[in-house]
Amino acid sequence: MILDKQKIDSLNSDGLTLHQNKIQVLKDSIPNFEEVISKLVDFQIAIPSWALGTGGTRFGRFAGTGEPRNIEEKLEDVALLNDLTKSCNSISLHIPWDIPQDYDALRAKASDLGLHFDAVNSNTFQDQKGQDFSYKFGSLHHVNKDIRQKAIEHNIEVIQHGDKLGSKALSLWLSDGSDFPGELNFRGAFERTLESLQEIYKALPDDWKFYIEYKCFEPHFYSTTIADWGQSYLLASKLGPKAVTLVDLGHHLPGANIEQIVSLLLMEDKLAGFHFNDSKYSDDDLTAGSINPYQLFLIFHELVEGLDHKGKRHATDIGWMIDASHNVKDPIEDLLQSVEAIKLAYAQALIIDQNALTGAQNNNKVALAQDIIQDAYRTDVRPLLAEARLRSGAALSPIKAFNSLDIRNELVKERGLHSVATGL
Ligand code: AOS
Ligand code: ZN
Ligand code: ZN
Ligand code: ZN
Repeated sequence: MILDKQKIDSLNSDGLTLHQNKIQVLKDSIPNFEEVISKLVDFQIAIPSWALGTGGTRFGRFAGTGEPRNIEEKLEDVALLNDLTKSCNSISLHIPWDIPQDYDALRAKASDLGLHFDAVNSNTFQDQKGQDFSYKFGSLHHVNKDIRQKAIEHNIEVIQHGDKLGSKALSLWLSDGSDFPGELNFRGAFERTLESLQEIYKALPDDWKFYIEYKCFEPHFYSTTIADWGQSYLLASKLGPKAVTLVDLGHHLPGANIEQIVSLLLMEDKLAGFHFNDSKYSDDDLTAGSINPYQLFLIFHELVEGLDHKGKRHATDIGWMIDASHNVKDPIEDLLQSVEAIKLAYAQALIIDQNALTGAQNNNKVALAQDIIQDAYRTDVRPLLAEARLRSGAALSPIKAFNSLDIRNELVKERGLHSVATGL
């Protein structure tokens, strides 16, 4: 399904007067208004291929309707999201859930749709059909060299898939860990993991990055071999400059100060980027900003301050990805909400009066410092996002447009009621 630009324009003209009233107030009060808008226009978030179908829990999955049946249809869904928002012009593929057949055709289709391929994800957390060995006791950290070798080769294959599609990063989430005290020698597991990662690192093209995700627990419940940012950072440091630490917001112990982690990784040039999502308990993979939008804002505050301090570009020097999955929402509506929440947090961070904040910090004006950042957080910046969308030809209100254009039913007509996304 290709979105009719005229239909978006006509929906936009219905909402225009109200929008213009709202934006005027912000124009008058934000000194760097134009700069904020152009940064919002530039800011793009990669969509994970696995979030385009309904996810599930370990207890079951309640299928949605009209889900994409193959990579091509996943690209089409990302194009829909991008036409509605002009904020997500890339897809992050997952191997082997997405196995490209004809690379040239796929690249051409993506570029026709105005999309490109973001980081590619490997998978050694499941056994695949017909596999004659098992990752039950781990992959890159496995005590058996042959199994480690299989996991290394898989990651190298993923790099090759990505290279043919124009990706520039391998994203690795290692599920290896242990469930019971005594099961695993931690030092041995770390050393074997490092050795395996070194083999993969050697296969990276010169202009690639190697994103190393960490997670405190799950699927294993006693230890995870890359459990926290310190362990990921240690591996990334030993590997070399292409290796960097990926922060998935849901992968921390409760109460962790994620914004401080982000600030220090950025300081060390070791921040790969993000898997954005939200959670109440642990790795809930809920819609970004649905539970704790203030935390998301505080993270963006550190990002904006840290990237500016380093003279880095916000839009391109960090990997911005969503990692979400659940049972109950329409995946497209859900992703629209995540994109909106991420950009709201970014916009709020962009309007912080940084000079005033530095002044307050240097004079230990604690209440003033809090007021400065909360002033930004409590500003309704939704019209800024709408303005950025309007200027880039997207929808003023993406979710409203999704519903008024009856997009899901159109997809059901094309794909059927019971279509299932590959890999899920
Ligand atoms: C798993 O918990 C990690 O968040 C992964 O990044 C991601 O969910 C997975 O690679 C998708 O399969
Ligand atoms: Zn993740
Ligand atoms: Zn997560
Ligand atoms: Zn996760």
